[in-house]
Amino acid sequence: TYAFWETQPVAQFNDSVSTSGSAEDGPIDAPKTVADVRQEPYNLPESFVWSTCDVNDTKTVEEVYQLLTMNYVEDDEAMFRFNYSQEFLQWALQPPGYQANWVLGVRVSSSGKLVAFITGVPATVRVRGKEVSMVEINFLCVHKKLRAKRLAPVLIKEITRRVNLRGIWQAAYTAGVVLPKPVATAQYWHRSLNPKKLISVGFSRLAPRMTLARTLKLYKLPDQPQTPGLRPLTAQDVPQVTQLLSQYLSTYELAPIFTEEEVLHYLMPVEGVIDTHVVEDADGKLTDMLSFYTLPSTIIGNPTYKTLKAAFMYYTVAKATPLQQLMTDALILAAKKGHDVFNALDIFENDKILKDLKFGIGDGRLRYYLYNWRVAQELKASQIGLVLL
Ligand code: YNC
Ligand code: MG
Repeated sequence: TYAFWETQPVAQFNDSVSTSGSAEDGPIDAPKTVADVRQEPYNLPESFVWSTCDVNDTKTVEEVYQLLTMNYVEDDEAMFRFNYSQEFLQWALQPPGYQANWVLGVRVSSSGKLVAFITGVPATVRVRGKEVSMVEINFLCVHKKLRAKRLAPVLIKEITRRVNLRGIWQAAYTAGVVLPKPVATAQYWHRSLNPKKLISVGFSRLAPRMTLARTLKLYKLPDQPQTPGLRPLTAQDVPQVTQLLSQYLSTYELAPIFTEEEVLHYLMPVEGVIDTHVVEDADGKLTDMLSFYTLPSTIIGNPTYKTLKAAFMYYTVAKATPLQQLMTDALILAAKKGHDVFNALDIFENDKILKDLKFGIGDGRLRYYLYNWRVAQELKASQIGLVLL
């Protein structure tokens, strides 16, 4: 049972289309107005206070970075923990239309120490043909010493209240855990770029009957990308790329709708954060694009290596170039930048190419969720066109 989630406007495991009488997609809660929203923040346990976190402030972003670096998402065996950089957090949390008070922290009143966090950013998302104004919720984190004290539900209720005050009633989020009730389940796949290090830190194992030398040869990539006309995205490309991407994303059942401003924000290269390349043909037309973001993980308790450098597939559109070739170039670019591994979900059309590109299936599943939005039918991973950071 889910003591908290059963009280929330989310699809429940026992929901059945036949008994609920509402086979239609749409909101779960009765419609509300901003005037109906509670004005006072939710109460925290005594000795804690709410704190809006300004990630442009060097001291604050350092505090957020430290909280997440020590307490955010780990794999099941607690070998690796996500290590989002400060630059990444500044990028991810300040897209067009961002609201300062949706970057929400909890501090210890006496010391000021930051001990919990949750964030929202605005987004327009199309779900099974309906365009919905939403927030994307991310970076929910409670300090390890304060776990299992029901602080997470308070954070979720407070961010919901702050979002509702801006007239937004829906949210999208992803998590590794199973909650009521996934709209889709995706699987992570991993492509070794630096097999020697990956084996040494226990991220991967030498396959049976394989030597290290043969493994290195198996994963070896060309030094340079292979597609003619491939180059980094520039600001001038944004109108064309917005078109290219929008047209592509319109073929998915769950996908963002990006404005040009959002494309500029989310796709313009930022060193060590986001890399986007486009393919320009002889007529100066952009035919394809690829992108990946940089999210290292701390290798917990390894004496030799401190961090695992991972690239994560972001938005890629293969129109004139075969997807497999475009993704190979993404692997090459990521390897050139010093990444150890390239991660991708089996969303988009990825299931067609991951095996051929020598990705191996991971043990991490990622569930997609919607808040206050019912879908009459669960989606397959291949119907998902949304990447949350
Ligand atoms: C989770 N990941 O089931 P029940 S993903 C949502 N997302 O509730 P307590 C979660 N809910 O079962 P702890 C969750 N994990 O009683 C647990 N829960 O109904 C639920 N980990 O709370 C859980 N970050 O405070 C239970 O648990 C209740 O102290 C228990 O805190 C949980 O960012 C957590 O994995 C995750 O830092 C903060 O374990 C903590 O364990 C932690 O007693 C490591 O909580 C880091 C980690 C999660 C990454 C993410 C997406 C979050 C989505 C939140 C939901 C948003 C809803 C939409 C709001 C806006 C609506 C509008 C409009
Ligand atoms: Mg807690």
